[in-house]
Amino acid sequence: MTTVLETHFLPEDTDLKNIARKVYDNQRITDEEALLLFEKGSLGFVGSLANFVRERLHGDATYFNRNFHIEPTNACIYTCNFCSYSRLYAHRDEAWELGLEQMMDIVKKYDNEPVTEVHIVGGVHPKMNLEFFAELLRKIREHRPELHIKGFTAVELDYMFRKAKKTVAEGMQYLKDAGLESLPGGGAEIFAPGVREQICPDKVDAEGWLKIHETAHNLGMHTNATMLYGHVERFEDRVDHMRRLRELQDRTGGFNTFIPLKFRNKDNDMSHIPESTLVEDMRLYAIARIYMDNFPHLKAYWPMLGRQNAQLSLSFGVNDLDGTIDDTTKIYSMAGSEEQTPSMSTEDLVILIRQAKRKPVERGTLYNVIKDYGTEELVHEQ
Ligand code: V47
Ligand code: SF4
Repeated sequence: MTTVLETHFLPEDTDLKNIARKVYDNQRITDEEALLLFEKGSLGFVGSLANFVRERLHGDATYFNRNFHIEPTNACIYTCNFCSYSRLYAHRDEAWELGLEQMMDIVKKYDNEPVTEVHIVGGVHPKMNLEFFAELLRKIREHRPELHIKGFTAVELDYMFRKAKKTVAEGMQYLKDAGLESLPGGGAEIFAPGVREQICPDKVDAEGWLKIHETAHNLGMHTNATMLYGHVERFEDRVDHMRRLRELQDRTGGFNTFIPLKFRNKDNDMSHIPESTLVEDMRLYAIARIYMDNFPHLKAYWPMLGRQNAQLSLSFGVNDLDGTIDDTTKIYSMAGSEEQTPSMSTEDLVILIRQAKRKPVERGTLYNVIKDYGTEELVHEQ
């Protein structure tokens, strides 16, 4: 028995006790054990284990980056039932589609801002093709070469590549050559086919999503992975989803961060499904941190979770917050997120992290440290 074990409380339940021992001894937990944590693990129990893992990996460091979003269109050929964003058919009058110059105007708006990343994500528009987006990447690269371009979910890429009649490897190489550096984690939802059939029947399936990320990893690119939770999925489906990601990560090591996304129920075809509770949200973050032992980072996306809940998540395994200055994304405000105008100044974010007694660190997309805030005083801090 280790020193850590002796100094930590262990529960009565033998199964839970064994899981705690494994976590303290830095051993991987099994799928069955993850399921058991979902079924039996109290918030305090999973929370303290996850916090142990988080501090072993990162201490108090809590990362954030300065990025802005470009959303080329909210028109989408797909019909995901949880989506409040797509406007191709039902609300055609509210659809937008941006041209290359309009998107470059967004980029130029940030010319004098210390942003390090642009995140491009949107619906799947039938007319916006691989060549169009390659041109956008080239223009951004030319205009601001040091800006990291993270763009396009596997759903958008799958459509672009198929339409251009390119293999995944060819399409990915083409976009990489044009300036694409990493992929966001969207579109994963829940991999299990039974759930996918109910919530997003017509877009790329689990195998397609994983193949796109594996291909990117093999080309030396880094990517993120999400999981949309808190709707019709069972605990088994969550574990299955995380297992597939953990397995791919074992093979490639290309994932940076895992981002659980809480299902929000406003204005979509799944509005009758109640949203998950805060306790369930925090349990999920904690179990993800414990199970996904080969993912370096666990991220909370505060525009969707809400500022205070994101702050709380820093004690349940999360070491990374996304959504900083003037984050203009609409996908969550349209789905009923806590944050109707999701933008926060860097100073606000630093204060929020410090209030949770953590250490704010500004990072680049690939987790290079840009500024360690240490104990530097801020003008408006109380
Ligand atoms: O795949 C759509 C989700 C995702 C709803 O990689 C919803 O750094 C909740 O993936 N309730 C796209 N979620 C956004 C995304 C993302 C966001 C921030 C950072 C990163 C990253 C990736 O948004 C979709 C879907 O899972 N979503 N509708 C909804 N009603
Ligand atoms: Fe389209 Fe994405 Fe909405 Fe699905 S979640 S309908 S792929 S914009």
